[in-house]
Amino acid sequence: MQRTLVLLKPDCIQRRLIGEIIGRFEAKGLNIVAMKMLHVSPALAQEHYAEHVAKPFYPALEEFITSSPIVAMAIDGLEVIRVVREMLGATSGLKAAPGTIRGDFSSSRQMNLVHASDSEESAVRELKLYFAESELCPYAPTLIGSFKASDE
Ligand code: FUP
Repeated sequence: MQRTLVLLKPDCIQRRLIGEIIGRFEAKGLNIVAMKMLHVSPALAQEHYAEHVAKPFYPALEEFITSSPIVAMAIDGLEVIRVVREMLGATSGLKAAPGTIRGDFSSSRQMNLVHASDSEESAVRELKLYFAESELCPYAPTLIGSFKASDE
């Protein structure tokens, strides 16, 4: 079992796609174990995107991610880091495959609706940026037997 950080970015909130996109994660059978709306501060943006801070596109990225609230979620599931990244599709909505979230709803590299951790190391680091341990609500899904076999 893994845990990943998913952010519904400002474009997702402005375009009223919160429910549509959360619905995909629920339909997939993943476990949302924490969720909140927040405004990303420039300081949080710089921590989150530390690897991109020095890049030419960073100022525009910071302006975008701090422009309206986001919804942050912690999601549990088997191989969930890879599974969610595949559900998102390629970074640019112009390159993301049809059927993926970005492929279906985005035509932009910056306004690509959703962020998800790209490795176990990133997930641990990013989850700590957005959630205190006390905000996580892991639970046993009662319908788990309808989502996977007992040996999976
Ligand atoms: P991803 O892991 O798919 O979210 O993408 P990256 O880590 O490569 O990029 C982080 C964010 O920077 C993405 F959401 C898109 C944005 N970005 C730009 O705005 N311009 C670029 O040239 C590259 C990335």
